[in-house]
Amino acid sequence: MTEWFTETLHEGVAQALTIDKVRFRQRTDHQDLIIFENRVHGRVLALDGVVQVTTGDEFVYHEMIAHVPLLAHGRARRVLIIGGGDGGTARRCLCHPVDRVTMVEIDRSVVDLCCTHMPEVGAQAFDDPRLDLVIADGAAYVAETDERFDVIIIDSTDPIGPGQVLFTPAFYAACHRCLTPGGILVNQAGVPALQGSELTAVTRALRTSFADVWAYTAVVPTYYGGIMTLGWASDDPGARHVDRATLAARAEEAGIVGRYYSPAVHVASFALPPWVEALITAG
Ligand code: AG3
Repeated sequence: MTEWFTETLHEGVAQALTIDKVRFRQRTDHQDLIIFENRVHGRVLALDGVVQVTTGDEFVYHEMIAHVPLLAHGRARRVLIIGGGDGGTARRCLCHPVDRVTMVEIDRSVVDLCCTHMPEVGAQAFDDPRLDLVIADGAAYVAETDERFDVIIIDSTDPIGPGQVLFTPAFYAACHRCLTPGGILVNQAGVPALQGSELTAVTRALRTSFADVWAYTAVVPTYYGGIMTLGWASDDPGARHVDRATLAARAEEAGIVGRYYSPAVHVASFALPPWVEALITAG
């Protein structure tokens, strides 16, 4: 009998994956966690019934959430990641000439379990002396810290459950306070075909603190529903218009070679279909 994992994140549709082998299953203090093998997508981590990362397509999301803001910025030395317990985002940030990557993850067990069951996602990131891993509530961290960052990456769950606070105007204001001038914030803003009102809400909330708010796209097969949007916020409108040749020069200098990311994909990812653009300007 085949056991199925059924994700019911969205109303009216569901994504189902065969559970070919359970690697780990537990209810932690913060969330309900399962890691299993699927013949198509590799190892899958789901939190509260929602797919968070798979070894098969993690490169799409992680390359786009890290390389796009870092190469657009061009001289980021200090990066803050909120969430990102699997280490995939940290690993991509550490490919750049950064001094320090601070990662604030609320759930230590996510870090430990990913290191054990999907070590290739974070790879050497957790051993890198430039990584500062803080186990804490990300919202409390940005509200209190005296540190300043050039790029903030919010690698969170969807706006349900413990991640909810990471989608509020108060949280974005606190992030803005922690950014250096010309700093960039990016976040995961859902799949607009199924989470359109979330995208509108995220961009509206970001606009209360940032002069330039936009979104860029990536296609992550296991984030069911078509193109996904990553939210973009900065006070420097030029940051999302860096040209392909400049990006290519920066990528080459840093030795960044992506499987999904390329300077051409970077530039193209800011082109939004009109119906998506309407969602982000609706606020
Ligand atoms: N961060 C994005 C989770 C998105 C889940 N949404 C969905 N399945 N539609 C996950 C953490 C990866 N480092």
